[in-house]
Amino acid sequence: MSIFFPSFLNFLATRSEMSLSSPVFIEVGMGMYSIQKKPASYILVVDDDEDIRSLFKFLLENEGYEVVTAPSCKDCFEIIRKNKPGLIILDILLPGEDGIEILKKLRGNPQFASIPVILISALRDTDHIVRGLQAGANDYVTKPINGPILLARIETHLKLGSLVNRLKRQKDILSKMAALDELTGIYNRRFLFDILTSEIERKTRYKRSLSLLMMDIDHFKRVNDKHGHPVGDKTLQRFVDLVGTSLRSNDVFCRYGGEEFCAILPETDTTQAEKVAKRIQSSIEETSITISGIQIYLTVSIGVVTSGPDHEQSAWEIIEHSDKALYMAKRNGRNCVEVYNALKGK
Ligand code: GH3
Ligand code: MG
Ligand code: MG
Repeated sequence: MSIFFPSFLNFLATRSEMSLSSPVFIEVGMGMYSIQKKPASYILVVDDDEDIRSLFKFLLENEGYEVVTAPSCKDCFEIIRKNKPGLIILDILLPGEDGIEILKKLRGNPQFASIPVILISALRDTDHIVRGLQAGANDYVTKPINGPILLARIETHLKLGSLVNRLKRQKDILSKMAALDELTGIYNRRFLFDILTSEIERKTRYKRSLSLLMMDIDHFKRVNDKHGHPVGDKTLQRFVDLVGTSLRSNDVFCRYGGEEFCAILPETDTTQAEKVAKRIQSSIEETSITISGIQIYLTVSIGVVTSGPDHEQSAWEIIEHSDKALYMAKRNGRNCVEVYNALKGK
């Protein structure tokens, strides 16, 4: 079920820095290549001159880098697609295609746009250097190659590249965390509107039904009043676990606020949605929650709304209608399920 993101701590812990330690050289030639070992990350050298490729091989392997070489752009794209390099050293003058054109293609592809690229060329004129840098090269090195300077530049760009990757990962983590409810770990209200809006678009495009359940724990204030807020918090967490067992992997479970929760059920008509809601309602009623030896019995009221293949409700309208159905469930004595009736408007 997609209610939880993977543990963020695990996520962070399993991310390692770029590994470019054990030397591996893989020669590529005549449009054919074979990779004996697929390194976690490596330097790709693209140059049509075999001597230059051998020189780079010697120089970089001597420094402990893993190296893959390619004589042409055709080969280089096949290699990049199979295994993303940590850095590319790219000759400008290549048979068939200009190195700068390869660079532009890389920069235009989000998957490869952040790979550091060092352009290598015998062309020393300002125009070429400016063109290369403007096309997105991280650096431009002219032939004949000065080994120590090139190595220092490679090291700098690998460090920068690894920093950029780390920042991107942290940005991803932050945006995921911004979508989660701190107490329960399920999605929060802000995310609900975003995902509901895109699910509505999807169901309209594919002419499907979508249902939404709005749940409110009955008399929850009494749990806090009787056992205190910390027990109330744990009760909310257990409630979420219990409801989660009744949902499918593509249902989206959110905390709407306080002791109110919401589940988006894609591709689900009213009959199916009502069944799910009743299953949740009876599982909550039948399960006692034990927290620090205290037994707590909950019930929940649930409002169900369905947006059929030809319905055109907005996210706001769907939520408003589910709220009306929930209100009816409360009025009808709580611990029950009510379905929103579009014709009666309640
Ligand atoms: P009803 O059946 O009408 O829904 O009654 P209720 O008591 O559940 O509703 P009411 O709106 O009167 O009270 C909601 C309670 O939920 C009061 C509030 O303190 C509690 N609550 C909301 N958020 C949290 C939370 O994060 N932790 C805890 N422990 N309690 C919360
Ligand atoms: Mg409430
Ligand atoms: Mg309540």
